[in-house]
Amino acid sequence: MFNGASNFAKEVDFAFLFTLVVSIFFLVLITGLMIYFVVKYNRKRNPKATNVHSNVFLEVTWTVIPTILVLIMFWYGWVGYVDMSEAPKDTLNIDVTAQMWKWTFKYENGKTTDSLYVPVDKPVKLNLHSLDVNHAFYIPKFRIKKDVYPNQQRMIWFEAKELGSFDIACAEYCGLNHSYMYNKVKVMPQEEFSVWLNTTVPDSTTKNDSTNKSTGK
Ligand SMILES: [Cu+2]
Repeated sequence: MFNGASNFAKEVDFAFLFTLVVSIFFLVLITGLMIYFVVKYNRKRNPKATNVHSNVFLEVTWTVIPTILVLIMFWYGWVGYVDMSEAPKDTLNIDVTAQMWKWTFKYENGKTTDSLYVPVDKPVKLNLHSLDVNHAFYIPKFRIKKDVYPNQQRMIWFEAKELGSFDIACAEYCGLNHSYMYNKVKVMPQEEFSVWLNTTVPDSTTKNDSTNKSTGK
């Protein structure tokens, strides 16, 4: 579960883990107390109902502690959001076009591909736009996801920290062949990436051929 491969993985995983642990703790505590009270105050042992008056200490405690916990959750979410919203200056920029039902990646030198190729340990900025409906660009292993709209330019950035090939998905149901938008991001050593980028041979490793797929039915 905690095997992210980008600069954001740690903070996203921590926010998730913190929320999960707090939620499990209170689930167990509250369920346990409920069962305890059901047994303790059951009708046979307490044939005569009594009125319970307020307890200021308890009421303040169960208001203040959850408020602090929720603010901590908000804080980690906010810090992560701010980090993701501001790309560093020296990024590699790639244009990402979403359409029914494929992604197109265009590099600064004009090269275009269906799969995404990036160098390791280098900040990459993706400029996202859609030609038709709403999509969402999602790389689970990098812990990044952003909606992509037809009428807006949006941005997402990351720094890959691990070599390899990881899933890209569209995370917004965008029509019948939504699942065709599954693809791969390939993280390469920096020198290998430069060579790849400047090779003009047509990209033979691309996975999608949407024309074949959509007419193949
Ligand atoms: Cu889509």
